[in-house]
Amino acid sequence: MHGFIPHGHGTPIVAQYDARMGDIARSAVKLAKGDALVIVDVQNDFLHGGPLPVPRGDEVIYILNRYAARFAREGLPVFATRDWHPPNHCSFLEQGGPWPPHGVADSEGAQLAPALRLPSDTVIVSKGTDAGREAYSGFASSELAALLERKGVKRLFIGGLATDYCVLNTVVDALGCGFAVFLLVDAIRAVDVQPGDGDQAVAAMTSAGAVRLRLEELSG
Ligand code: VGL
Ligand code: ZN
Repeated sequence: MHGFIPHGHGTPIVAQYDARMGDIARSAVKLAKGDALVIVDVQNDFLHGGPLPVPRGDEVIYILNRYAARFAREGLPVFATRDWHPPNHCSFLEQGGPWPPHGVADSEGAQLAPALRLPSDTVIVSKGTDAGREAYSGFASSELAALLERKGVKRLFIGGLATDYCVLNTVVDALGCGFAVFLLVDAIRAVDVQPGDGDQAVAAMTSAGAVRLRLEELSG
């Protein structure tokens, strides 16, 4: 009997087919005017060999390079945030904060990763510049929202480091400012101080309204 699929054993063909249909539906994201890429804190200090290395953090670089190339090709703006702390920042252990010193303004460690290939007109946004104030979110520097609005940006594509701190806070603030947010799930990595922190952060971002996206789901 041709075309007969037995129930109860063998491969659940119908379920597989449905899963593929879902992937096809999600692949319809096409870059357009009003879109911007926001790369969060891909700085030497958060990479392999730095004082606050994000596990597998270096892996985001090559994929962010591919996103950045796509945005540049479409003539769409690219933003890169960076921790730019004074040497006595309140988040540092010596000041009673949770972190070893990192992202100290003008230091080598605070530079964006040299392997990150950004368009020459990438807008760099520094944050955490006040000694007494933590600033995980790129929107803690109020200039980011103003710059985005000035360029007519409506949808943000956000990736970088770290999923459970600066990416989380940047995404939540972006949604709060009224931007649509695609979370670049292939271009984020977590600190995971507690195992599962990164997964929890992704769940929090999606329940706040962010839509998960992978590079292969961009069309065109
Ligand atoms: C970050 C910890 C401290 C981050 C910044 O970029 O996620 N994490 N400062
Ligand atoms: Zn910091």
